[in-house]
Amino acid sequence: MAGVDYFDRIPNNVGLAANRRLLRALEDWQPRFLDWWREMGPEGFQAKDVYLRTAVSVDSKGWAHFDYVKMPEYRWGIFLAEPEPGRVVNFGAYKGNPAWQDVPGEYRGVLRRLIVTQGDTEPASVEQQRHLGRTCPSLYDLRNLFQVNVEEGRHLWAMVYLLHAHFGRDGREEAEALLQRRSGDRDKPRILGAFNEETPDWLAFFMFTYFTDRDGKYQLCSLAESGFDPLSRTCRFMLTEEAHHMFVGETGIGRIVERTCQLMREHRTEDVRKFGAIDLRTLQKYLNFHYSVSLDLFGSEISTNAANYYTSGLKGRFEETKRDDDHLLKEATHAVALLEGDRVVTREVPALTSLNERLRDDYIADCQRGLDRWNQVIRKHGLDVELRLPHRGFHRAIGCFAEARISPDGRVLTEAEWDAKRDEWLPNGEDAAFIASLMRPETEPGKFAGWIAPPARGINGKPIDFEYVRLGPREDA
Ligand code: BYC
Ligand code: FE
Ligand code: FE
Repeated sequence: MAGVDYFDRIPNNVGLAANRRLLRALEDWQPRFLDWWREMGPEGFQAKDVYLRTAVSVDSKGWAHFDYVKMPEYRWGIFLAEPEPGRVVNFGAYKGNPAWQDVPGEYRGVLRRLIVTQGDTEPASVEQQRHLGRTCPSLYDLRNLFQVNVEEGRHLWAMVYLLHAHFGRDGREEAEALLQRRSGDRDKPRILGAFNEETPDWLAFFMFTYFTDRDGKYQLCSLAESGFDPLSRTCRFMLTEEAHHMFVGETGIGRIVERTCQLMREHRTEDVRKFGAIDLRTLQKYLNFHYSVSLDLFGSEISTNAANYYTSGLKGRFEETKRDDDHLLKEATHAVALLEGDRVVTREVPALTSLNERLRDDYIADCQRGLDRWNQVIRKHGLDVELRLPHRGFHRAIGCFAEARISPDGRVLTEAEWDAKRDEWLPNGEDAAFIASLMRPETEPGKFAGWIAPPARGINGKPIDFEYVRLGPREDA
């Protein structure tokens, strides 16, 4: 195991200094990454000091080092979790074989595609969030946005490292293409649907970090089970960072709910818009949108791709090694909700081809836990309202439900029924305009926009009114 070369141009624990060719390839890519960051990363604030956490090593103490950093000087590094001695492939046709340290030749193409798909989401999210700094609800939130952004940048580095280290020339070309695609671009969009949507306001940002980053968690957990050991180790370390992104989402929505409930109680009305807050109906609509778009990220209910990833030992289930079964799944079945004519039915289907759905099940259960906590806040205020996850078929663009219109409570609708209700279920132009009208920057330390409550505590033991971003005398470019 190589030590941490933190003071190299590219901090790493993969012994880059000893691999001149790889080092040179990555040092070649680095300035182009920085060009991309300057062009597509957070707009404004690049010259400001931000109180950021930087990974300086992978052990429990070293990976959370806090200091003021200018974002372009953030030390994006390559960190893999420590190897597990004697690790084997834990599922599929190669179960029990030693885990692969190199790419198995016959799976080169598939594995590259999985890594590229994962890698593509990371810069995409930075692009989606690039305008948010201008309308931050507080310095605390501004800092959290930038923390998420630099870490998604590091996740791109994590995948680019694998491409450069293990996929030769194809890998270098893919690493280049990752900097060329653009979220929402008509000609060269990002690969997956949700990453071409806009994140125009902070409500969307908190929903995105709650629901879409959570897809990241589940995909990374499945890839962390991979028999291709470098991928597994990379994902395991990425997951430590992912936890913060979901924290930002969960507490962000929780603080909005708190503020909304305070005003509902104070003024005895559900319509808190006139007091400059976000009404629960609008919150529910945004939730419906981001949840459904994130459900699409798991792919089709029935997928031979997913079966092949599993059988070849490349992508496992969530917590694969904790499950007590044969890890081959040749005979097993799984209950899957499917569309049959104008009805939603549950069918037992082969477990192997329904692995996407199984991961979606795990994800849905996890999403519900956050809603339970937000609903507790509502109840604590003595209010009789509840946020709900819509039916998994609602507003889907991938999988069998994409062919139908499904209501939030799971009924198959006619086009006319859908059209009549759409605006009650999903944000419309008026909702977006209202939310946009709330997006006024609040940059005085310790102050918060009127639509969101302060957090329970600051970052890294600092007070809530700490100067998390030093804005200095005036805005710069
Ligand atoms: N949009 O067999 P199927 C994160 C395509 S998020 C567009 O069901 P499969 C993060 C599919 O590619 C985690 N296309 O799909 C979060 C296939 O195309 P072909 C990202 C889609 O392959 C926040 C076809 O439809 N990581 O890290 O089983 C901030 C048939 O589909 C979509 C990964 O995704 C879609 N939503 O599953 C920052 C992990 N869904 O073959 C970061 C790697 C499906 O017809 N990726 N298609 O051309 C995978 O494991 C798989 O690619 C998927 C799709 C699970 C995404
Ligand atoms: Fe990420
Ligand atoms: Fe993330």
